[in-house]
Amino acid sequence: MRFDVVTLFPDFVRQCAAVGVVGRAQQRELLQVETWNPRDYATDNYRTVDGRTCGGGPGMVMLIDPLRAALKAMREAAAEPVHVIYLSPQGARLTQGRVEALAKLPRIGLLCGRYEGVDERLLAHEVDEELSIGDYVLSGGELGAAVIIDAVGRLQEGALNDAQSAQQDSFSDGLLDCPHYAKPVRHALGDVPEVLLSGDHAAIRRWRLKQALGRTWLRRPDLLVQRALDKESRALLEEFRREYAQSERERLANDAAEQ
Ligand code: 4HQ
Repeated sequence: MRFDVVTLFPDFVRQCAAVGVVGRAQQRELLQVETWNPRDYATDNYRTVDGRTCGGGPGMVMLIDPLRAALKAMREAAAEPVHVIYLSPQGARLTQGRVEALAKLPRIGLLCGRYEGVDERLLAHEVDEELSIGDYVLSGGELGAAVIIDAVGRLQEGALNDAQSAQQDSFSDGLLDCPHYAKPVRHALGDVPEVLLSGDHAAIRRWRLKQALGRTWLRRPDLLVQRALDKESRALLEEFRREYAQSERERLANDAAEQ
């Protein structure tokens, strides 16, 4: 798959996509990241890409024409149609579900705004989808583009090795991830849970699922509301809750005893 990023900061986006799993996917030619700088498509002597907002007030807006020319060049360099995404807080929140759907597309264009954003008329004519990476304000769309390249890029066939398998990820089944441990088994900071050393793969799978369910219930109950649990998961979560309630009672009793 190929990403085409329209940005005033091409080096920044390229560097974000050059490291780790996604960087390796590019080296293996599973993934291509190209950049298009609207400044290269400005036509005046100053290579102007922004203008004052109509209606007054502070801040600048990215001009239609340099962006349109950059997008035109980008589309003309593509054999397939390009699905163009604009990054902004006004977009739909990016989810793993959306990431998985995007991973199936052959080409994605990522339009990065700076300043107050992009002239609305360009968005209406050139953009297929508006996405937000979260409810906070960034100084530009580049980090959002890098997030999409990373989350989508790592799902390309061959990008992850078995140990990193996307199947086991947090969110791949709509739950938070279970805790992870490595050696040493005994440590001043605590011991590795016994079941993980048992070699009983069925028991380990159940423990991990139970922890994933329990943490999701504790930290992100909203994720459980959206998701129907099967019989095993309901039973494991019930166990987790019982044990959690018991440990809370013990903790409170201890705290009271120490007072
Ligand atoms: N911005 N998710 C404003 C974001 C953002 C977000 C990008 C700031 C666009 C004009 N992008 N510019 N949140 O805050 O994607």
